[in-house]
Amino acid sequence: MLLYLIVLLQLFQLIAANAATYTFQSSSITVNEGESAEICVVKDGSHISVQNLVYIQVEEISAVRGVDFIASDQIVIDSMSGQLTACTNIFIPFNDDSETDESFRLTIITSPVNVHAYYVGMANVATVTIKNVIAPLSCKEKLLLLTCKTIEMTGKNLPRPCIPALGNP
Ligand SMILES: [Ca+2]
Repeated sequence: MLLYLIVLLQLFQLIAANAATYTFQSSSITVNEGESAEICVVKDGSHISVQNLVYIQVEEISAVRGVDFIASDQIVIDSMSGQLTACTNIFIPFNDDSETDESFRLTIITSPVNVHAYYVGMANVATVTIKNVIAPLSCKEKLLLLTCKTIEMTGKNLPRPCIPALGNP
């Protein structure tokens, strides 16, 4: 019985020693609205020939899921055999709101289907920061702004369409 246990323990060690360790390529990712955030995990060099599905937990900080970023609460990266890095994209929709930077957090977690599949390294947390993008003015908007600015300089009362264009109360 004891022998069995010893053999079993050694077997576990062997399995554990053969598992790859994953970390994030970058702990801080910055992305503009309307673009995609590239999320990359890195496998330790001695396990380049190992393939795993790496699980990442996605949590809101100030950015709102489904509005500021498009991702479920758990995403999976296929870390192919023979490759050191594996990446996926999270889409960041553009919106017309003028806002401050928003962020969400990524954490590499152990596989929920097989906890022995891989190790989670020290650098297993990354923050994605979303930069607000100001929409460029269309030709019509530029023309309206120019007209309104001209009227404003003459000191005349501004016509109604000029009020939102100039951003005055
Ligand atoms: Ca915005």
